[in-house]
Amino acid sequence: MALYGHFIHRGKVIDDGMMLGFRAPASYTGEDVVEFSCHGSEVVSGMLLSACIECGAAPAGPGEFTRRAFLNGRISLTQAEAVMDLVASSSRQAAAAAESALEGALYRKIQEIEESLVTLAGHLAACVDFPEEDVEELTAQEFARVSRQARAELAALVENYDRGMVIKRGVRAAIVGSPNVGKSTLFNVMSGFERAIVTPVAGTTRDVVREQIQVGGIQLLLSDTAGLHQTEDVVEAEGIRRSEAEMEQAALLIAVYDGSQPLDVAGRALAESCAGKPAVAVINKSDLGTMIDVAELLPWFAEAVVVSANERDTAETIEQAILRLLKLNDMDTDAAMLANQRQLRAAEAALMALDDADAALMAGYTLDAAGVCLEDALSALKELSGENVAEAVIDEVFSAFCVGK
Ligand SMILES: Nc1nc2c(ncn2[C@@H]2O[C@H](COP(=O)(O)OP(=O)(O)O)[C@@H](O)[C@H]2O)c(=O)[nH]1
Ligand SMILES: [Mg+2]
Repeated sequence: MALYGHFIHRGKVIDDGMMLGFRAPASYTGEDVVEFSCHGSEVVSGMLLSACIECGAAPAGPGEFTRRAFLNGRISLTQAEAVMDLVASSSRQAAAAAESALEGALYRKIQEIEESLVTLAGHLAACVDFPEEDVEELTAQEFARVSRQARAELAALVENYDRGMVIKRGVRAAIVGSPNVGKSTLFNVMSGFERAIVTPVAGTTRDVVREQIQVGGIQLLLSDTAGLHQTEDVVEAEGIRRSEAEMEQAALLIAVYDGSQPLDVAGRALAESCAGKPAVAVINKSDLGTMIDVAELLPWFAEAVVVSANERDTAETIEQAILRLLKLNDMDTDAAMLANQRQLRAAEAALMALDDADAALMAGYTLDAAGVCLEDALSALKELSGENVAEAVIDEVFSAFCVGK
């Protein structure tokens, strides 16, 4: 119901505006709710707020609305966490993943696993507690079959956590390489504007230059660094020290080569320092000829591309290589995903308890012993979904919210 009228307090008109009324349980929190809409100046909204507080209202704490929605059973804890992620999302994919969690993708997945385990625990209890009744015998094989299925689902969630975090938080990527290979030029091409200084003089870039860009709906925190080489110049040496620190911290390396020159000692050393890390080799300056073959670098890099900085599709070529490397080109943001450390820990605890159950069965213990592990797994899952979670954990979850969300 929406009403138009005047806000009057102590006989004085504050403003005119709208009131929206929501009758329980059909509101966000599940309680009776009214929303006032007034004209947007801070003075007017401040007066209206003061009037409400004088009449007995209390200001909402961080996440209070969502917390009430959770406590009233409107949403699960994983959905509440998704609300926060959606508000904080910094890329299209992050927003899509949060939206899907809000729609309950993770919650449903956890429910599914939980239900299969509850059925199993029920069957087990019936066999143990009422052996004289006509209950179908639960075999170790059947127990193992159900618990393996649940383990596989949980293991997939845990394995995908890192990729989910990439979507949520973005990736720190550093452009590295020898002087003058075109690092700053490519940095500018990827940023879409002339952010870093480009000159034919080696040693132009000294400080680390950063820019946030979006690649395939993912946020990339891209940095351009000073060229790596031996130098007597103290300022440049400091720049190189910073480049190396940046390389350490980056989750993704973009190693640039001047492809018009053969692979030299410095280039080989760079390749070796990239080995085993997520790194893309970019062989630049193809307009001046190609003396470095992709195959030469593939022993060290999972992805290598040949480009010329001035060509139209260069940014696209590098971005596609990055998405392939991070395995994000086939990422399904609608799938259930764990969204934070709390959820990850609970999923891992459930997984471990099921592993224990399996180990107990393998070691020839009774189904009873495996049943104890099963209960542990169930309680970890209930913690994940928030069905059975300590007050302190709830406090922690909502303390990270903004006020009034
Ligand atoms: N021909 C050609 N020149 C390039 C290309 N990329 C960069 N350069 C030039 O190489 C020089 C060094 O580039 P810069 O981006 O400053 O290299 P950095 O030291 O690695 O950051 C500049 O004169 C650029 O214009 C390319 O693809 N082709
Ligand atoms: Mg540079």
